[in-house]
Amino acid sequence: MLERASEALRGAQRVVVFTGAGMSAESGIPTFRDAMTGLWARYDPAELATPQAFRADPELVWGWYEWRRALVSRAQPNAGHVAVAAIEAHVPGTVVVTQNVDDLHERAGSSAPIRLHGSLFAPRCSACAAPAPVPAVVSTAVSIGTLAADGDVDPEPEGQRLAPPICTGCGGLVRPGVVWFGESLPADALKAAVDAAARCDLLLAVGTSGVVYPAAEIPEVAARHGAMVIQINPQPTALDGIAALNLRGSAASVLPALVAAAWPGQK
Ligand code: BV8
Ligand code: ZN
Repeated sequence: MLERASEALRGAQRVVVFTGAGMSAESGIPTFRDAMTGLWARYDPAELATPQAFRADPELVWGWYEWRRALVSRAQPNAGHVAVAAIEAHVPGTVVVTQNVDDLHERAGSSAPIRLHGSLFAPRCSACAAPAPVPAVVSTAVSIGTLAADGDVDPEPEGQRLAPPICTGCGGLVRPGVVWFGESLPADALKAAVDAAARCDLLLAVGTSGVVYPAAEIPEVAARHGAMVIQINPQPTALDGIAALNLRGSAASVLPALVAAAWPGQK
């Protein structure tokens, strides 16, 4: 299986690497389907990642994104991210399309991933859309941690309710620069991703459950235009049916093995 995959990679002229939360799992970043710890164990991410949730409780939602941003800032890119940058070095016609909002692809050397769902590092005003500065540190506010069984507040709160910054231009609330459920994807990013998928001869789908649209259409576009789709995921997913090969394994183990087999003896 790895042999066939590495042959396809070695022979590819235009590669799309399409990544989801599983790409960052081995960097210690919880995926959407992991039961999250601390404050967030009580909330469904799809409930928090919505404009309605931010309108209803801006401090809870801003606090969740600042907790995630702090987690990402403390994390390191894993061997999978580094292998993706190696693929870009070997195949100049490679395009990285990510659903993730962390900056681990860039920190591993991927120059310009197409970001379908925005970034934790691009806050903007929820009223006038003016870009806002990324807060230097996660300020401390009343922390509401997780109530321990005996009713004491957990000394190590994992999530804090934080008041979002105020836009200096119009006084509106600053929001995370991510695409929430029910919001449209950035049209230019989506178009660039669809064009790259339509043109590629190989698409690697890594660490995504393939259930969120329209992002989940990207592998289908590639397959429809005759590209070979290879999936890297320890679990079966909605993409199994369109993948020519399903490599059952983790991003940080399979991607480096794939690169080593495709270009033996090279970095
Ligand atoms: C839109 C940014 C409409 C935010 C994200 C009903 C009501 C409202 C909307 C809808 C609805 N029905 C359908 C919709 C559309 C909706 C949707 O698809 N919903 C799904 C749930 C059914 N989509 C939207 O709302 C989109 N917008 O449609 O707008 C519209 C149309 C016209 C005009 C105006 C509006 C916007 C969707 C974007 C939401 N934002 N992220 C944030 O991060 O907080 S989505 C978020 O979840 C991720 O970005 C990702 O895209 C998605 C799924 O996550 P995955 O990346 O796949 O991760 P997941 O946890 O699911 O799976 C991890 C995988 O990794 C697993 O398979 C696991 O096995 C694997 N794994 C684990 N460890 C490893 C590993 N793999 C490799 N190695 C490992 N070590
Ligand atoms: Zn503003």
